[in-house]
Amino acid sequence: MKKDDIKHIKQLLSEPKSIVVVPHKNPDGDAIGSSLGLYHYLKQFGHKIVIIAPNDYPDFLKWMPAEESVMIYDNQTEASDLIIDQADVIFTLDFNALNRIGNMEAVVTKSRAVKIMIDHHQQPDGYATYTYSDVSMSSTCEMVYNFINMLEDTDHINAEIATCLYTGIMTDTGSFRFPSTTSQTHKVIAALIEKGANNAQIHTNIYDTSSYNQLQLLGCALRNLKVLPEYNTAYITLSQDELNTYNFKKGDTEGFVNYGLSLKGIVFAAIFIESQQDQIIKVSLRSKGDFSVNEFSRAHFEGGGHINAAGGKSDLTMEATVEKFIRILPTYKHVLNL
Ligand SMILES: [Mn+2]
Repeated sequence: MKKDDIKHIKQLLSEPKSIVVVPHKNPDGDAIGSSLGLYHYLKQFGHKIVIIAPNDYPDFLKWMPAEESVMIYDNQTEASDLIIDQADVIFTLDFNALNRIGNMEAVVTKSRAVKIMIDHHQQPDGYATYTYSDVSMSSTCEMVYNFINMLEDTDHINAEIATCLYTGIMTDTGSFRFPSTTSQTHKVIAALIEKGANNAQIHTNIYDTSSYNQLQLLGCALRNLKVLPEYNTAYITLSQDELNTYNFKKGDTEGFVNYGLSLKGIVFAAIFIESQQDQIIKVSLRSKGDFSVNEFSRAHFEGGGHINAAGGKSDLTMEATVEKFIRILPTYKHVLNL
């Protein structure tokens, strides 16, 4: 972020403002963690500040401080529209194109508020007044820490902020194991622990929350796992019937796609999950090394994300989706066989 931008933002926030913080649709740990981290930071300066998430998110995120204050746009549309309409400043966190916020897209697009984007996804759109975009960053939470640091205000980082930011860095880095985890990431993590983040407790809150049904669903997913050794690729399918059998709830399949990548030699993993409600197959993609699932998803599954983690969707049946996936792979044989 440019020095001038920081100066302007400092000035902008020097008086109490009406601020809305918006994470992306289907918010994850980084989206909610960064939103709440920023919320606890800004709250100290007398701003009126509301987080509005496009839709609901999994229970394993519902313990972070002040989480209960997050408004859900799809459930509280009218009240949210009013707040967005009257906002002076809108922070958009952990996404970079307004089509990533579902039904909020129109009202946020229309708003004349100053928009500030903080995000680490590829190819940002140009909608924001101030854009802090860095695709080399581990997480938006690490960037919110940097943002506060650029405002020369790390003294204002309290235990609440530290807890929320730690959570998002942890979830977006697969607990500090993805290549995006730098020495700088660890320095930020160290600072957050010093500020009061309870790392062991946060790990427990996020990861040790499985239900019996969820583990049974994981068992089902692992039985469905298929390997295509000629492409160093593995994929999992889960049909709506299978989800129903194990009483699927939002978030239950979080992390399942990574099991494909845990196989020795596999560099590309996919999971295809049927959603009868949305009439689509949800696609989640992971890779190791230089194979860009962001580009793969943009080209074939109407999605995108990062080089090593991306999402997408298919309007075909499950069978046809998997067939399409397998049909595409030979095109990428050279990059998948490095
Ligand atoms: Mn993120």
